[in-house]
Order: sequence, then structure tokens, then C-alpha cells
Amino acid sequence: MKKNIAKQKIKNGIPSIGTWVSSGNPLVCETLAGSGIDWINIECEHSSIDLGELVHCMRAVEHTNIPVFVRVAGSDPLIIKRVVDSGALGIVVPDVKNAEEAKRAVDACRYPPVGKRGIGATRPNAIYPDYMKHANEEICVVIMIEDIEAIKKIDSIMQVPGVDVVFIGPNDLAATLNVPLGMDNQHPKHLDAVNTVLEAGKKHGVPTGIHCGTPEEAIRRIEQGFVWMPIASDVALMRGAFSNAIKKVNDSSVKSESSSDGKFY
Ligand code: 3PY
Ligand code: MG
Repeated sequence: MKKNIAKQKIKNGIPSIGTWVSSGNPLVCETLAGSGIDWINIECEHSSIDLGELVHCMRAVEHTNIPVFVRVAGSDPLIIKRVVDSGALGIVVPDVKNAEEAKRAVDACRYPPVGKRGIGATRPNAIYPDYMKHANEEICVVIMIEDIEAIKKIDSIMQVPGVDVVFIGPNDLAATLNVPLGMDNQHPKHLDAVNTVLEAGKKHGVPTGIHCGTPEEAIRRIEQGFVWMPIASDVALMRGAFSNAIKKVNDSSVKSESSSDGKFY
């Protein structure tokens, strides 16, 4: 089956950069796969992307070496089952609050005797004849820490066998800390919580990651010791690029010369 290049990098302590795909659009996935990125993550927690659209996104990058991660809606095995059976090479589980939830997520992603995943992955078995042999090893389990309750229990969460990455969701974390939202959050309470996760990861030998807003933030996070970083999302990057483009044109003298009502269409 397809090797999970992102998981290999992380296991060797090499930082791995990806992005979130919130559009659920196969052409966006194809385009990102050619950008030098290590992986893409299809956002199925806070979007309307359904399973059919998800599989089209997977097909769009099947011919490349880019692994597809999927952020599911929660740690319930009934939610994880159909996504992992659709062929995801990484599962991102939001809002894991304790070791039990982390174990539940790992169990849903790994076949017995390691975990409790049910047998019968239709699509992966159709495209990878050796899927059953390698699935446990290639699938990357990323659990998210984004609640102050999870920060308090971080040592026990880090000790759950089979967790490949512990990943911080900065905005939900800010919300539960009752501090202003923001990706590169500089509020002292937020900095403290992020540092607690980073240090626990170092202590227990578990790779850590955090959602970054910009490449500059990703560089700083790598310097701190984080290894699994998405930079923004397809829709955020598209909006940012077009806002800048439109602003440049609107701010230029061409605009005021060529537009009678002061607007640029
Ligand atoms: C958050 O910031 O809450 C996230 O879930 C980012 O992925
Ligand atoms: Mg979140």
C-alpha cells in the first residue's frame, strides 16, 4: 500500500508541513499535491464535506505520494470507522479530553490485536492488495488537544500507546481558556498551555504539532520542537492571496485613473 511519507518523517523527528482542505474539492487537492506539501488534511469536522466528496478528494491524489489525512468529527469509533475504511492514511481526532478518549481513537484506527478496528475496508482493499498487512503501520493517528481539561491530563494522554502525534487546536484552546482567539496566540495563558503540551511531548517522546496561520509561524514552531504543522487552509490561503491581489490593484494609480466611481471591478 501507499507509504505514509508524513508518518515516516515525524517518526524520524523531521518536521512535516501540510494544509487543511476545507473546500472538499478534488482539483484543489490535485493542485496542492504538486506544491511540495507533505500531506493534505480533509476537514470533515467543521465543514459540509460528505463521504462521497471525501473519496473524490482521495482519488485526486492517489497517483501521488501525498497521504490524505482526515479530521473527523470526534473520537466515536462509528465516526472513524467509515472514514478509515474510505482509505484515509491519517485520522485527526478533535477535542480529546483524556487518556480514555485517546485510546478509543487509537483502537478505532488499528486492527486487532493492537486495536479494535472492524474488518472489511472495501475501498482500501480494492486499491491496495496488501492493505491488511500494512494498514496498522501506515495509518497515522493524530489526537487534538484543544481544551484546558486535556492540558491538565496531558501526561496520561501522552502515555497512550499508538498515538502518533499530539496536535494543538489554538482557537478552541483559546476559547476554553477564555482568552482572545487567534492562531499565533500570544496571550500568556495560551503560551503556557502550548508549552505544557510541547514539554510533555518531549518528556514522553511523542511528536507534537500545532495549527499555524502563516509560514513564519511554522518556522518558529519547528524551532520550538513541533513537527506536524498545517499552514492555514485552502480557503484561508485563497482568500488571503486574493485580498492582497485586489488591494494592490485598488491601491494603485491605475484604479483611480480607469474607474469613474472609484471602485475597481
Ligand atoms: C482550532 O484551532 O481549534 C483547531 O481546531 C485548528 O485545527
Ligand atoms: Mg478546534
